[in-house]
Amino acid sequence: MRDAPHSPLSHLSPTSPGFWRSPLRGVRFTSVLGLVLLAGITVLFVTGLLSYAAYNPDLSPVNDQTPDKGLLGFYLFSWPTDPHWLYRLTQGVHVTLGVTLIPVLLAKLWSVIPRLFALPPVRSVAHALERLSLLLLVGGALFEFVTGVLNIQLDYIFPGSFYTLHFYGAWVFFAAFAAHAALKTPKALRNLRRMRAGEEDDELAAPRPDDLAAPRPDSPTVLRRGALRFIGGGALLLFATTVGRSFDGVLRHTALLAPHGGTDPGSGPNGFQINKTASYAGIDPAETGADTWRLVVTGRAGTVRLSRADLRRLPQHSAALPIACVEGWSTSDQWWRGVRLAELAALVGHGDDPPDVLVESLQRRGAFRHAALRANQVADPRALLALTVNGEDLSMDHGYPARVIVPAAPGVLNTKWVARMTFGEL
Ligand code: HEM
Ligand SMILES: Nc1nc2c(c(=O)[nH]1)N[C@H]1C(S)=C(S)[C@@H](COP(=O)(O)O)O[C@H]1N2
Ligand SMILES: [Mo]
Repeated sequence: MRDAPHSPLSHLSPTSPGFWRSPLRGVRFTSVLGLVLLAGITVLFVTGLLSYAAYNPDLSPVNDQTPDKGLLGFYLFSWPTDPHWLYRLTQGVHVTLGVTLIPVLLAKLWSVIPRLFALPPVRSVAHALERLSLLLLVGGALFEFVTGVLNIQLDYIFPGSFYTLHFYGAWVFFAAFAAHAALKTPKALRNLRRMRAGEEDDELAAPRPDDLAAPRPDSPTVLRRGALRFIGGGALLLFATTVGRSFDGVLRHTALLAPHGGTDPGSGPNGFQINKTASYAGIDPAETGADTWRLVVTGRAGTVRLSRADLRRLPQHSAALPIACVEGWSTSDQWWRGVRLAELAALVGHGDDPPDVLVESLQRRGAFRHAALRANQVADPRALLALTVNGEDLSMDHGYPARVIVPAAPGVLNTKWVARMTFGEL
């Protein structure tokens, strides 16, 4: 029955169903992959939106300049400070799960390729809309995965614009995804129920139309179950080589896909992951000396200038908190010690009810040289202007002479090499 390898039929164009020969394709194969993505991408969308909320985008343009976030940011809320590992968890899940799902996404797209070429391209208005939503769905998914991966693998490939693109892309994608899921979930569930009912073998089951199956399949070289195991194995491999980014010690060495292996943090109290080094950020050590560096704190009662020795004379408090980067990596809790942000607010006339604060670094260029913190973050007794970590002065790379550390906040808000803090009037 089957055509010889070089018969004219094997040169059909991709728009013809006969062109696609893999016997793996079929509704059930696509359904399994689709349901995994439905669950996984829903988690990606929710954790992504949480990540956006976490850096206080509605507080000040220094945190976020996304135009029209008013509309898309309708859901924003003040990010809590409890539990202190909150962002470590949500963003670790976002990035680790995103990387893990890559093989599933690719396999799912592969499984429906014949459909993308189907002719006629448009049969009716309804069909045109369905195809448009599919275009947004496929394009949107690829776009989100590509921009997501680029952001963690290559620093600032789209300077300043990556997360805006990823944020808009998420909404475009999710609109199409929601429509697609609503249309297809009943069918996918029906297919899986059939599968569980024991109709394991296509040949034995009563014939029913499977519009994803190849009409003239090649002879199989792997079983469908084998293919699913292969895809799952790929996903597991990616997971195993990524998840270590959220831990330290031996586990971090398993994170072979970790992009930030470049800077060896060394050992000792300051020996934990460094994002941008002092020299990368252009920090001049001369500006951090005991005679040169002053912290300028401003509030409604005026301005005070504090040397590092002045800061050390203020009440010192400790907090065990992680660094959790938007790129998904994090450290375990480090033991920070310094002055409470609320205490600094009190010094400049906000003793009763600390307001928002704008924190600015010695750093002159770069997206993270300043950040705005919300009142609830300033008020938390564990939110510190840290002077030491793990019992030793901060290293230059971790933000000497002083850095912010806030419970549950994304790394971007933990400004290093702090020079100025302005309370209120954001
Ligand atoms: C359909 C899949 C995805 C959706 C709907 C989604 C959605 C989002 C959203 C809404 C944000 C917050 C806004 C922003 O910061 O841009 C975000 C942040 C982020 N996502 Fe995704 N994402 C998806 C897939 C991925 C993947 C596959 C990766 C990486 C493997 C990834 C990595 C990131 C990173 C690193 C951030 C932080 C960006 C930053 O704030 O600088 N995302 N995601
Ligand atoms: N001034 C300044 N502060 C900064 C940054 C920066 O580039 N410049 N990077 C931020 C980011 S993105 C993270 S994840 C943390 C990393 O802190 P660490 O290098 O001490 O681990 O610092 C934050 N503070
Ligand atoms: Mo970060």
